[in-house]
Amino acid sequence: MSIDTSLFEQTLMGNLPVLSVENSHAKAVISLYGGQVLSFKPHGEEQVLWLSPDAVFQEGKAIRGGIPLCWPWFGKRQEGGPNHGYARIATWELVEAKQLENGETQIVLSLDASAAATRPGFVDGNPVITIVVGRALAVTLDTVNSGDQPFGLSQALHSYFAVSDVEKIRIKGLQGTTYLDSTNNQQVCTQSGEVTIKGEVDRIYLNTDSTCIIDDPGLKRSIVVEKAGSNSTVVWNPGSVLAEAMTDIPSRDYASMVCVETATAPSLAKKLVPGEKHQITTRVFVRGC
Ligand code: TA6
Repeated sequence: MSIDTSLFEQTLMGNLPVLSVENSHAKAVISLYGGQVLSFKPHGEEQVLWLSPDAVFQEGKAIRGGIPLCWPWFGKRQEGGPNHGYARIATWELVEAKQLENGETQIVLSLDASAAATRPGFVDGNPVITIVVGRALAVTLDTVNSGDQPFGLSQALHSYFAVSDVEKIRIKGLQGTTYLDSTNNQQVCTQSGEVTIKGEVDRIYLNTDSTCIIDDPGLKRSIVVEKAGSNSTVVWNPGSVLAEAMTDIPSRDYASMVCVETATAPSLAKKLVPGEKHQITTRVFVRGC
């Protein structure tokens, strides 16, 4: 693996190092803290990802927006530890930057076991994130059990997408899918038709490998969210009441984002035995609607 430093510029957001990538297809910003893509803008298009104007760039806090990595668990861990795991609040190391044949840029980051070993809930899973910036943005999270004990893995590429108005979008691809309603004690429900959002929505769609399409008439575009290796999809928007209580989302801004997350739900956690590997990928691009 090699690092071609001509492919990015390293700067700071707050005190945190970020890589700005620009090629013939798109621009992207990637934070080493959290291994998190913060911005993706194909040339000639509007911003695809949403980053909160009040996001906090400070060690120990998760950055609100872009694609945080929930790993090695999603949500709350019964035995304690940070919500959504420690990967999004750890600093990742750049291990590769290279140009692909079609002019796309590939950035690879890893989370060294020695840097994470003292974290509550540590698993010896050697996560590696591969980010390909082109007309589409592809994010792949690899896990390998490098230890001598099995562990259960739940996770998410917790993608925040920029939309004109969350109440006017429609999300296709989940019709007929069973979901757990996290706003209502994980009640089991079935999605009828396209997903529309009014008020808080927090759902874990189970046993789905479908592509989701976010139709946004306001921005006259659709965001296509393809995925692989993932058995669940999470859809989240806090709505106005919860957003008001969150310090890192300005009051009205909840309406300008929606999360459609490529996930492995806790109830469908993947058990990895020593030496076993697992990979999830999301691939995102825009088209007219
Ligand atoms: O993915 C949806 C969710 O798990 C929601 O329950 C909501 O809490 C959200 O993630 C954000 O979590 P965070 O820990 O980033 O505030």
